[in-house]
Amino acid sequence: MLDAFSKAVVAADAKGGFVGGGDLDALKGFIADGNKRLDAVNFISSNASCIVTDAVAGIVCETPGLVAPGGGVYTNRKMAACLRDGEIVLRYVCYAVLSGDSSVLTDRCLNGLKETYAALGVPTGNTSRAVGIMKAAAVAFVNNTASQRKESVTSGDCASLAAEVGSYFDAVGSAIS
Ligand SMILES: CCC1=C(C)/C(=C/C2=NC(=C\c3[nH]c(/C=C4\NC(=O)[C@H](C)[C@H]4CC)c(C)c3CCC(=O)O)/C(CCC(=O)O)=C2C)NC1=O
Repeated sequence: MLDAFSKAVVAADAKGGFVGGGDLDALKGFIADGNKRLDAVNFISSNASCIVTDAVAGIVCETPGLVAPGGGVYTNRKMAACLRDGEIVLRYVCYAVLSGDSSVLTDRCLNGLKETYAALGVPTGNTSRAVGIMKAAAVAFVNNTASQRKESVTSGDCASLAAEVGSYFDAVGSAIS
């Protein structure tokens, strides 16, 4: 598991070079935007259950067959597993946002998930859709545009952070499809 700093060290070591120039500029940016990053993690994690349940409710509305006999979340056990998976994904995305690096998400959450889902018959199209809804919600929290849940925070440009957050959700979608 890496973070923005250890990633720079590993990359420099692989090339046998110093950490300098552009690498240090990137890390300066990481530090300068640190408070934005911490606020983003806080806004997402403090709204986690809202984000997850909204996404799962969304896929059930769009695909009512999911709750019919034989459907992906038919029975309380499967619904609970689905909600838990949404929470797991969101938690690992938050770890990635905090560390500024996706390796924790890739190594500890996504590694082998596609195969697990295939073995259990978890529908990955619906799962990707739920992840897409969580992405939209999380990005809205980062940009502080979640209409019902505005945070009082110093306003600033969070576009690149929002794009980074979005990219972690995209990585989840690609890993399982
Ligand atoms: C390391 C992190 C980690 C991940 C990522 C993880 C995922 C994970 N999800 C599972 C099951 C599951 N996942 C789902 C999820 C869904 N079904 C749907 O139709 C929806 C589309 C979707 C929710 C969005 C369901 C229903 C099951 C149970 C499947 C079954 O047992 O039939 C299982 C099988 C074991 C279990 O049921 O607990 C694992 C390992 N476990 C972990 O420890």
